[in-house]
Amino acid sequence: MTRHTATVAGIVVDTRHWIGGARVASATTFTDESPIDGAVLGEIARGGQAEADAAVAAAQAAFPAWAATPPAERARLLRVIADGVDKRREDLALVETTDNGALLRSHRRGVMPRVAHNFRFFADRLDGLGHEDFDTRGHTNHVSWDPAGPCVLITPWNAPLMLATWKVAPALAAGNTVVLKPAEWSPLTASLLADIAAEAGLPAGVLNVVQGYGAEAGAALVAHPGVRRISFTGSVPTAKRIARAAAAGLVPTSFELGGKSPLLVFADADLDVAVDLAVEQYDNAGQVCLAATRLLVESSISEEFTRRFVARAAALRQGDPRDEATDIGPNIHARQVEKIDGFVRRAVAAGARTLLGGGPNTDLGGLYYRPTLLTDVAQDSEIVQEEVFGPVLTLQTFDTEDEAVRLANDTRFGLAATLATGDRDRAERVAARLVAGTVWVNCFFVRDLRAPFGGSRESGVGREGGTWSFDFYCDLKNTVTAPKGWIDR
Ligand code: TXE
Repeated sequence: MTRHTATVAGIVVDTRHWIGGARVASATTFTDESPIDGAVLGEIARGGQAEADAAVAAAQAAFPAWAATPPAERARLLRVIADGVDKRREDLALVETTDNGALLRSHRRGVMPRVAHNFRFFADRLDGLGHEDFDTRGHTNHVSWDPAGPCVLITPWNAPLMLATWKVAPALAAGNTVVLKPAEWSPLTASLLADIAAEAGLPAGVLNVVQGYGAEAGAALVAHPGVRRISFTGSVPTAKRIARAAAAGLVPTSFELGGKSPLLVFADADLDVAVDLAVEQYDNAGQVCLAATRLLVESSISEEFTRRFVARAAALRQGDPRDEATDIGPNIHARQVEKIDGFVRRAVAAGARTLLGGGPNTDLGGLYYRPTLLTDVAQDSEIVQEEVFGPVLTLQTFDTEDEAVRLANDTRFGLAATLATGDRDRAERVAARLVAGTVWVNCFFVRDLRAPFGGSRESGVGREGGTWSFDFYCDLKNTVTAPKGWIDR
């Protein structure tokens, strides 16, 4: 049998599945490579129907005891997991960066602390989750949030552990058991999470990790009749496939999908702030669902804005994401780079003008796409309407607030929108008219776990975060009790 391990800078990751509290190998594996330099990191268990069945069975078996575990004890265990994440922060950061290419400095200082926070936040929220009681003609209504059962959580590669734990933490906190299927391009930190949960003393079968391809392990999991919730972050076509599978069993789903979010820059904006906000959109080499990839700039300032933006963006340092001085790392995979380049080439063939970048950074090998800005793009063109998921922004201009709002809303997505304006009334007016799950005004990516998160239209279905996560991962129950009728004993 093939060896199931991966190694990152001396850190050895057991890449077997984690099912029912035991490591489980598969007959076959797939190879995991680093986007930094294409180095082979190891061989990962390739799960399918059998592993999906075993993992859901383990989650079903563990469910009654975990659901009956007092919330305070569930919260305690989640906090121990958070401590375990903190203790292994350096390893997690290095493994994640090597596996998915995002910057080590942000994994170290931003992402991994937030991973730990995901567990602490939902542990803390359990105290407040409770119970709402009210009276109906002397009858008591008692509302409770009951755990739903085994949850399948399917996650993408752009922020692997962050997005996994943002689902795992509330699902477990609420008393559900979980089967996590990480993306095949970034499988390693999910395996480390299984180690951390085991060390924390999480009972066997409460958290299971199945590795493998979406069409094999993922498809088997979402079609499994024992599953009570499916939460997915990824692409629209895959969400539609999962929705069809979930419909067969009437399983509630939560989808956080792509976007084509706008950044609206009004002439009354602080231009330094606006340029900063625009440059930030190249974070994670553009592989961020929330990225404002359409710059919509008021005509009267577009020349000045473009000049300053191009100067700033051209100075970004592209290179090895493990280097603290690097601003932009590689894209996840050669296939993704080809896809990004295809979008750019077709846009240019259709008349777009390249103001910056426009191809892979060949000095660094094929996986590093240059930060790119395109203009002279038609509103109905592919480059304006489709998610590129790379460091590619478009620039369009507008003359009136109405036109800005019309352009901003004119896609099939509705995940986020960002406004740069110095006028408070305008900010309120425009925010109210935008179709988006999140609107940022003169800021970007400020995220509070208490807030609802998700998208409208094809950017998603449902909201998670705060109590909304618990609403999704629980079956709400109302118990109505008559005013009298008790038998005194
Ligand atoms: O996504 P997929 P891909 C967008 C982005 C990107 C594009 C394609 O535009 O270029 O999607 O990326 C699992 N049943 N986003 O192909 O296929 C898969 O194994 C069950 C935006 O990587 O959606 C992985 O774990 N699961 C996004 C997860 O789904 C299946 C983040 C995501 O893969 C499955 C990622 C199936 N039939 C991509 N097929 C965001 N919202 O941030 C695949 N999977």
